[in-house]
Amino acid sequence: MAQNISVPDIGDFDSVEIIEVLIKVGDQINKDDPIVTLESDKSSVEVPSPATGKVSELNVKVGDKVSKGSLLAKLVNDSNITEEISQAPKNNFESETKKTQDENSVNNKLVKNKNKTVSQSSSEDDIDPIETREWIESLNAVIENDGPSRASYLLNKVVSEAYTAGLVLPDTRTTPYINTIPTELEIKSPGDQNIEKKIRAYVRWNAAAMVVRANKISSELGGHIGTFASAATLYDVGMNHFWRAKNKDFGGDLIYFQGHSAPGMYARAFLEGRLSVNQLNRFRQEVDSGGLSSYPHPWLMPKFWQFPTVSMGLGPIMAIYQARFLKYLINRGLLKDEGRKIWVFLGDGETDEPESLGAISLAAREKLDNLIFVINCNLQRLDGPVRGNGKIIQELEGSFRGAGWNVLKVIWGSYWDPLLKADKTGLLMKRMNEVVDGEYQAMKAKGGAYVREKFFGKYPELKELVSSMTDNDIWKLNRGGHDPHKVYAAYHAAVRHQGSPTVVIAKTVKGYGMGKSGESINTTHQQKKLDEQDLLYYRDRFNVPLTDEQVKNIEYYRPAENSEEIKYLKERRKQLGGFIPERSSLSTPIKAPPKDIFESFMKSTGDKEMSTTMVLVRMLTNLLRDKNVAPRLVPIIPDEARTFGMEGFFRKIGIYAHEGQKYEPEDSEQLSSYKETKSGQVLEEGITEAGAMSSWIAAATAYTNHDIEMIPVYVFYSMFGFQRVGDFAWAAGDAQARGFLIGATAGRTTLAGEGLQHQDGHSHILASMIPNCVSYDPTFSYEMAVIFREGLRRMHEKNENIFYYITAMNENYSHPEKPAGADEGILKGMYLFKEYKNKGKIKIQLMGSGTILREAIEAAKILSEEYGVDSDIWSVTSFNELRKDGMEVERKNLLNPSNKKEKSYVEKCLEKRDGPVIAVTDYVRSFSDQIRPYTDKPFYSLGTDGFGRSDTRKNLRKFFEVDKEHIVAYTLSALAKEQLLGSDSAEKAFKKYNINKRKIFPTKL
Ligand SMILES: Cc1ncc(C[n+]2csc(CCOP(=O)(O)OP(=O)(O)O)c2C)c(N)n1
Ligand SMILES: [Mg+2]
Repeated sequence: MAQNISVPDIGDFDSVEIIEVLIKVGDQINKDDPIVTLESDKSSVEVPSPATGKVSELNVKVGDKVSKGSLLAKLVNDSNITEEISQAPKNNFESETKKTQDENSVNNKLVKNKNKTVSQSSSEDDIDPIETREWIESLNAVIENDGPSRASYLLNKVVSEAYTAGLVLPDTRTTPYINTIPTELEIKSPGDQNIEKKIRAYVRWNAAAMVVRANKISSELGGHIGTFASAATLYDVGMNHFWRAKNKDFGGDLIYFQGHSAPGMYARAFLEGRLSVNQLNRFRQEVDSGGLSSYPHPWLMPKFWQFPTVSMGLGPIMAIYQARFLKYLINRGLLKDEGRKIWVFLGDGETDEPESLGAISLAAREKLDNLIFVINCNLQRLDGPVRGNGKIIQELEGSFRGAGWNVLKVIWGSYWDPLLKADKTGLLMKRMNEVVDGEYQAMKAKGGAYVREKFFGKYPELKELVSSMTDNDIWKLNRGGHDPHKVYAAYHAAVRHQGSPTVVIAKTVKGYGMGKSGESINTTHQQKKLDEQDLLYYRDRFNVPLTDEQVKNIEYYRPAENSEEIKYLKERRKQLGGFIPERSSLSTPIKAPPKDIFESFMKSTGDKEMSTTMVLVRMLTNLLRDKNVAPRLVPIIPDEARTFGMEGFFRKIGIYAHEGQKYEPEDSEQLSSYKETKSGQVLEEGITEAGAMSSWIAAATAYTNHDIEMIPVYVFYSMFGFQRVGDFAWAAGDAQARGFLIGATAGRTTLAGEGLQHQDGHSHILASMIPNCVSYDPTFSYEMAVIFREGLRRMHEKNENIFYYITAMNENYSHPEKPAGADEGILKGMYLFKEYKNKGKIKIQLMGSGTILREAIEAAKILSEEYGVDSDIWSVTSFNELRKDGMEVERKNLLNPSNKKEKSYVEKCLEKRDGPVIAVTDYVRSFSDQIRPYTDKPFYSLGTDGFGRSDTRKNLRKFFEVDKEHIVAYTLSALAKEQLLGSDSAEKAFKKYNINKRKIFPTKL
């Protein structure tokens, strides 16, 4: 039976053009195969087939204009089942709404009743309603007889009791200042505590020794001892028992190490035999290869570090999106679910960074039970206490519980257990609750007698509780984060928890074991030099088997290969699949798509006007038809798909949603309906550039973290790109990200009405600062296509560790055909777009990029026709790439004064051409000024320095003096300066174009 394929609801558009017909008569097509591509003035969208069948009739051709209901084709199919694009069940939806309202009003009544007296509701999960009633009656009696405040007191007491017994009550923000897991429920570590203690001692020693040795070489080198000293147990328990490495059978857990604890990881790798004494001796001395990075930097240690974390706050948020991306890969069927975990270590001070906690609600919403945060609460940051007057652990607990995380507090070590048990008055817990962090810190700096006096001394009962303990015993009362038993129990619970992410909040002592030189004192963070006495103390504190002489020489300690410690340590890692951290990639390259995917972009668009943003979206649509590329594309958008005309992707490839879609979207009838699905491909991030960038980084490094090459394309307002998330972009460079960043609506005057905070005239400058970022500012569709194709080839087929920043504009104009042989120049950064050879007396080299190239092209025409000035017009696709080439060639020439001078690409392009250079862009002048040194021609640049403002494009270009009139007038003036022309032409042009010479320079306006 035959079925009509008609244009479905395409939103607000009427009479839109068909730009592609993707079927022909006789084709056998499947449901959802694209039939035609429609394009409005701002977006393009494919129309999918509503059914499977054979095309019997084709009723449209390219160029036709269609509206909703227009017949596109006919299909014959075998079955009678015809599937229409879904109709929104408006009536159903309304009745649903009504039902919900009714339910709500019932609930309201219940609430009102509840307010009168305490309700005696019974429910299915109430196994003993009589007992329930008794409890409620008791409560009512207290309210009646003793008043509400007494009732609240009793309830709080009951709740505290419940927590002490290990009950987890979901709706309270904080719990008492004790461990979440009660002693009776702690799972015991199967490890040999004796050996593990020794291993930990050696790691501690070697980490400190490495830093101290480096600072003997030069105090310039720096380093940190205190951070790792506080976190050693937190890492050690993970290394010995929990963290599974990547190997041929398993994808591996991913660990984000806290930046300043890097020495500890080197020290362990040394015991494992992975790093040598020579390497440890080269801590922070990386200039000659073989040194060790100060912090985790994959760029500098590409076989070791996986995640750059030292810029505080980036690690936690990148890890959250990493965990989310891992679920995305699994839900899209690209990766097996192996129960891999992402562990993230961060400092308590670090949690002040907005990025650290900024995405914790997303982690809970996405049910990221593959994510475990470990916050090392040593109560100190760099200058002093994190919360001297408060309690960072409680504050964090409140934030994480409020966001929906599973919170495991590890506050007190085992030595406290008997005291807590013996305390029948509840005063110990009360005291624990009331002491603020500033005091807790001071207590660990000042010794046992001080603790007895200040902590226990407040209440006679507590003083009595510790009366039989010596000061030394009191001093030994340890904190949870230094107790391997407590840490093991927490990790054990964390890895088994399901349905939400877990945070382990561990209390530790900054500079643990450093004694007077740096334990729990405000200056601990920067302590990097230990004198002889300090070192001897440190050795004794941890029983490191070194002689005094060896300590004085700051020798490392590594027991013999066949010692029980080394055997144990290696065996543990063998059991857990290998060493950590370690960076590798087993991904296979993606074959670059055939040229024909890009072919249509190389042709002229004729009269048809479109923006480069539309070009890009069309190109992505085409790429989704390539079987190799399509599944690997990860379009990422922070709530701007409609701005960029990308809403067609919603329905076509779906928006990733781990729970699918639980509602009928309002626009379900439309072609670009908001379709959320578990296997969705688009990452629609909402309004979070930091989050979107973190997703991009996760996808851009999937080749190493998940052994699968992905092609992330993150499209954003260029103004909210590098300047908003520049530090992430830098981290992406360090992490060797591969993917596309698209700065859309770029250029100071191209995005007209949005004003100062939206108009970007400098993102390319920021991009140019990242060594492995390759950036372009294309004007025409073929430039965009050549650049994008090469990006795919270099990054994803040839696996170069670079990433692309490409600006795209929202100004519609027609695009010419690609000039023959332009490819090489497009990629190198400039090519000759057009030559004017009229009268030929005076010549200029006119350069432009982005949409402003079009003003230059117009200016060239005026100059030629009205002033007899000829131009060579250069389309400069990348001043940044030209600069890189220029710098490198210049350096080579300086290094080889006796050799023949090599020429930069700019020089090669310009050497046989005459006249001064006039360079004009929609960016600050320093963008084009970058290539000044590489030509001996006079060089004049025009640009958009200053704050943007809202107005029309025309007025803005006039304001910033980059419109064709200013280009003409300034060019004539430059020619006068160069004595190639009299000044009267310029003066005439200034008059003709009403250019106000008294107007203040735009940077001052
Ligand atoms: C974005 C950023 N700002 C500042 C610093 C400098 N800095 C390094 S460590 C540190 C203090 C860290 O305190 P905390 O997070 O509590 O870690 P701890 O060493 O106490 O474990 C600071 C401010 C940084 N590395 N990154
Ligand atoms: Mg700290």
